[in-house]
Amino acid sequence: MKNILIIGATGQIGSELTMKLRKEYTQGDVVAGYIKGAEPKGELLESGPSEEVDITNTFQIVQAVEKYNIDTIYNLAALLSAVAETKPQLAWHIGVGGLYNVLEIAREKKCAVFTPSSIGSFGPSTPHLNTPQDTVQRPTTMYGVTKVTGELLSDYYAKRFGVDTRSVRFPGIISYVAPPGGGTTDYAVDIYYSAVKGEKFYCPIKAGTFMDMMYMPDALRASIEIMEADPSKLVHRNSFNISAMSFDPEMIYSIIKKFVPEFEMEYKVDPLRQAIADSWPDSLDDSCAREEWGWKAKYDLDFMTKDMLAHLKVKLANEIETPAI
Ligand code: AKB
Repeated sequence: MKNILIIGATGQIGSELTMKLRKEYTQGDVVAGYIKGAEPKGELLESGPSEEVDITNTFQIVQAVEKYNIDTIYNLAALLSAVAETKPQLAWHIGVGGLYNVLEIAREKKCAVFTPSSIGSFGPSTPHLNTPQDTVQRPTTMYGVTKVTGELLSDYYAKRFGVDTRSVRFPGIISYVAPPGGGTTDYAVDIYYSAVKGEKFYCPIKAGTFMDMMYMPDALRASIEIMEADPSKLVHRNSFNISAMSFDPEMIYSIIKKFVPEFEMEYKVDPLRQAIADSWPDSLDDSCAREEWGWKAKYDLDFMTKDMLAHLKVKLANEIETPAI
């Protein structure tokens, strides 16, 4: 039995991960931690307990951990890369200050902690093709700085205090459920919405800019499998490269066009996002995750595109039939 607290449970990954954890761990409590203004709704609210847990508020974290006898914390609170660049102080406060709060509480209460890192933890001096697990990490964004700091801090707590910290470096995550907000890879979600709505897509990232991406079902599975992995087999902890597919805007556009032939795309490059994308790897080598805990992605670009388009058609048609009041 596990009692799990998800901090950031109403965000892009959190809302889906909370539901999946509730389906998989039916014996214990899976608590949706949210911040004011981002309260859980619908199925997320009704399917289990929720608590206001702001990662910058240690009192709220301790209260939730004690109330539900939490043994595992999924720390998903973060500002994504492009937003973090416009609010670097807040990004540090949440990404590093928040993580420190979580790790200190985990040390005292003996909780395991999952904190995702990102392809954003790499920078321009990192080898960009098939980026190795252990390599140069000198990011030039505040998002990346918080992610590298988070990896180091989490490894420190594991080594120094025996806190069971684990992590994966997420690529851009693509999903038809909750929209992302403020990421550099978000174009790869927005493009599907435009295609299904019959709108022209204005791409903020240049042709030829390759980034690693992953479909949400694989990302959710990775988050659970790493926490279930046999610790004696883990050489690394914070954080594992995981990979599923790497593409540029031309590749995703042409695959969508196979299914939506009238779909049009034009480039309207956003200099901030482009600079961030240019500093990130084109593709990651995830062989350590494969060897140490059996990681393997299931979705490639083709398989994901079929699934995204099918689900988005239903979702957007339902939204037209039942407009939000
Ligand atoms: C972002 O684009 O900021 C995120 C990420 C790759 O970490 N999706």
